[in-house]
Amino acid sequence: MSKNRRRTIWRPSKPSWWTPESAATDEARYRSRRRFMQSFALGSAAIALGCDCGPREAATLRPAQPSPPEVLNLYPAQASPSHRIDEVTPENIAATYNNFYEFTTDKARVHELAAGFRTRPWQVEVTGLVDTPTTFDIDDLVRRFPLEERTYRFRCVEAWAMVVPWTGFPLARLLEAVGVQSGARYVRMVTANDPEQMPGIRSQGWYPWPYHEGLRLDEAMNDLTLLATGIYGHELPPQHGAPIRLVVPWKYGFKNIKSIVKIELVAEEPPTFWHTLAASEYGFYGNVDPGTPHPRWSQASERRIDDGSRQPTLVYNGYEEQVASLYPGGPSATP
Ligand SMILES: Nc1nc2c(c(=O)[nH]1)N[C@H]1C(S)=C(S)[C@@H](COP(=O)(O)O)O[C@H]1N2
Ligand SMILES: [Mo]
Repeated sequence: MSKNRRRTIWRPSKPSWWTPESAATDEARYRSRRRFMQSFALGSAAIALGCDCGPREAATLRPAQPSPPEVLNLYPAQASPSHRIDEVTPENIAATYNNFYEFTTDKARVHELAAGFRTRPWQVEVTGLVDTPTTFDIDDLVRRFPLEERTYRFRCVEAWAMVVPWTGFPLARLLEAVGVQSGARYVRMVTANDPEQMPGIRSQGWYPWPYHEGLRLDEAMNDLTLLATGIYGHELPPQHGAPIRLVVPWKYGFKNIKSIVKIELVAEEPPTFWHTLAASEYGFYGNVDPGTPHPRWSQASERRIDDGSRQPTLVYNGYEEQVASLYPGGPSATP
């Protein structure tokens, strides 16, 4: 535990309001362990190993609102044979260890605080440098673009990792449908901003809400880039970013923006939430790179959240073949 405590006082130059992601991590793990110990008297071995693999309270695994039957019938979608991985993280582990700061920085509690989040009706505005600016209702979107299931590795910059089956469609299909204009070079995405439903927005007013992220257009058009509406063969539950979130598996988790309400094609590199907060820690690109340490987390290895095992980090999180050509200077060079 002393190692964790040391991490929480890292970077004293930050303003007093600053909560490093690592402190939130530690707090979340501390709380989940404490609860666990209270109910199950956890042995000390698991704590020493930093293992989050013990039994957990059951998470809400479905969105709060019922969806129309024709939407529910789209799940489970056909699994894509080219995106199969065997060692999938158990659903309840992934669903109780989340980053979604709009609700709380405590990973173990996001699922509780987000459980009632209203995800219907929901609209996604696609706008900016496109031929046909369009506002899609979520139910029309999932019926219009064929859903498929893809199992991807997922890697947070805090050095934890998991393997999850997403359901969704390539972002490229949506961009093709609205027609990308020649001046567009980046895609900007924005999360819902509803302080009434999102207690983390109310209690952490200093963050630059709404959460916003971006991709270069060629990254957005890459076949790996998904808009996910489902996970584990059913619709996304709120804690995973219902009803629609981005999945870019070769990038750190913070690029994978949740609960998207707006997608805008723009000419210039857009500011992003974490880059605005700490430019030296979170680049615009955020490509997984074992060779470039983050100031607070060596990226050389990663910890799987299911069994606590450590494994070496893979360049581009294992997707080098699909994306290396996008980055002539390597994963961490600024183009
Ligand atoms: N809107 C929004 N999107 C977000 C975040 C967030 O706090 N708010 N956290 C990011 C980070 S840091 C990670 S690691 C992933 C976590 O996704 P998961 O909870 O589905 O595993 O969501 C990303 N998307
Ligand atoms: Mo993350």
